[in-house]
Amino acid sequence: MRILMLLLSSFVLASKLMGAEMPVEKAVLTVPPEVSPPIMRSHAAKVVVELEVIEKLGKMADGVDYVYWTFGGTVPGKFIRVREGDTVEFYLLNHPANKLPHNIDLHAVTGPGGGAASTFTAPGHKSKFTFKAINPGLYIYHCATAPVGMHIANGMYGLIYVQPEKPLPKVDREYYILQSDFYTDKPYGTKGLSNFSMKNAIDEKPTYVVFNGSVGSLTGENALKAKVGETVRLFVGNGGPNLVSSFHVIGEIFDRVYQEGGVKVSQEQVQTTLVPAGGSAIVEFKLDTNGTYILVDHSIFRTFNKGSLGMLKVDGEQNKEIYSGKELDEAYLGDESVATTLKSKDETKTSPVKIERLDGKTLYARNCLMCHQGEGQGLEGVFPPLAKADLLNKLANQKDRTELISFPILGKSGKLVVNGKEYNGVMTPVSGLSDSQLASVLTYVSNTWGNKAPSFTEGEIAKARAVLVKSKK
Ligand code: HEC
Ligand SMILES: [Cu+2]
Repeated sequence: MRILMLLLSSFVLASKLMGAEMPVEKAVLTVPPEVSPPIMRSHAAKVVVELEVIEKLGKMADGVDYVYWTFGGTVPGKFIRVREGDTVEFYLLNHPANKLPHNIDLHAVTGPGGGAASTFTAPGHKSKFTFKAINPGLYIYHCATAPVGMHIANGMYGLIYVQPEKPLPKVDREYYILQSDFYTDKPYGTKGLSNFSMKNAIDEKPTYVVFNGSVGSLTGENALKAKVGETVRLFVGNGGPNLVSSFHVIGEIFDRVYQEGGVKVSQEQVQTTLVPAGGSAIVEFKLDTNGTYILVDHSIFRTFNKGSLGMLKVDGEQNKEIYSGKELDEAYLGDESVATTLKSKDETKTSPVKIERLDGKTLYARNCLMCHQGEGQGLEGVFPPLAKADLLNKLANQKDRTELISFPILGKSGKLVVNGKEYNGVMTPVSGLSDSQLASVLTYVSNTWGNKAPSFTEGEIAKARAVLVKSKK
């Protein structure tokens, strides 16, 4: 729909350029994660690009404000597509309400500074320069006004795609994703306005590492969408300013990678591709079965603690031949001789070897502690507490406790408030717990650290599980 409107708003007109017919058209710029539509013409044209710099307040994360410097009002900046051989007439507009001069260095430009010196523009002014797009590929553009690092760190980057004369094969969907790192004067998730920290930027200690400018820009409602059987192409950029990205989609394999945004398929069957700061990659894959696929920087602490997590929701039929879903869940007692070695010598002497049922405390330690922490205290802004937690106590003392039981079974994401503090994280489903184990761990957490609630039984869990499985279908 959005693409359609943009198409309609674009116009094509003919003009005479130095005697020769040279069609002129206005480039279709799109807002991430949309990609400008493929260019269908088979000849060069003169393409007019107008990009406006806007300094504006935006949301870095839930409740966290940040003053972004943008190309076109979004971070990353608008997607630009031209065709190999096109002559690009580039206008950089600096909105009069802005406070600073800016310019643009397009990596697609052959010529000093990539256009930077020619586009240096004060607030309330516009500049123009022209370049010929002689090199096809996917390129980063960014501001290069001093201090360069600071302009980039505040969001001034985007992607320009110079479509090769022989375009890439048709796909069903194209998306625009760009990773970047932000350096703030306050810790991750601190409510209110966060400001740029030059010290943290120089130390290369980012507070936020995100896709498309903010935490959650590609999750929940904002998730990318596709259907089983479709082929997806991702135009991936990395604005930096500092980090390189180990781009990975959990549960998918890239059928083809145009490494570093070049024009050749450089590798097939790739799990993780490196996207350098100030660089790009194009990846393609076909969707064989349904589900939610998670986009990450596989430098994984960034993903779970600093924001570089996105989602691709794929509708359609499950292909059981390719992915069965869970097929078995039963007790496993292991090798008894190994179990005994974990016990002290005295213990093995005095007590005959018997396999204990894991108690709630042990199950908690193995399945929940890494996030909710040793004493259920959680981690401020990241993992909500379970100790003396109002939400847990409320849900555990309701008559119908399906909602609470759903958290470990289905996972939980989206906004929630625990003890007056907001969280907006992702709890992944806790796999491998039987009904009796789940009953045991939920009984434990809802009756420890000052919590109080009736015990959970295997039967209650089984019933809830049946309801949840049904509602998911
Ligand atoms: C990978 C980290 C992770 C693991 C492992 C994990 N959780 Fe969570 N949990 C979270 C996050 C993050 C949230 C908040 C989700 C949101 O913001 O929507 C959450 C929310 C909850 C909540 C509701 C909020 C509250 O504090 O009352 C409960 C209850 C809960 N988890 C229980 C468990 C139990 C029990 C286990 C182990 C069986 C577990 N979690 C394992 C990350 C985790
Ligand atoms: Cu700038």
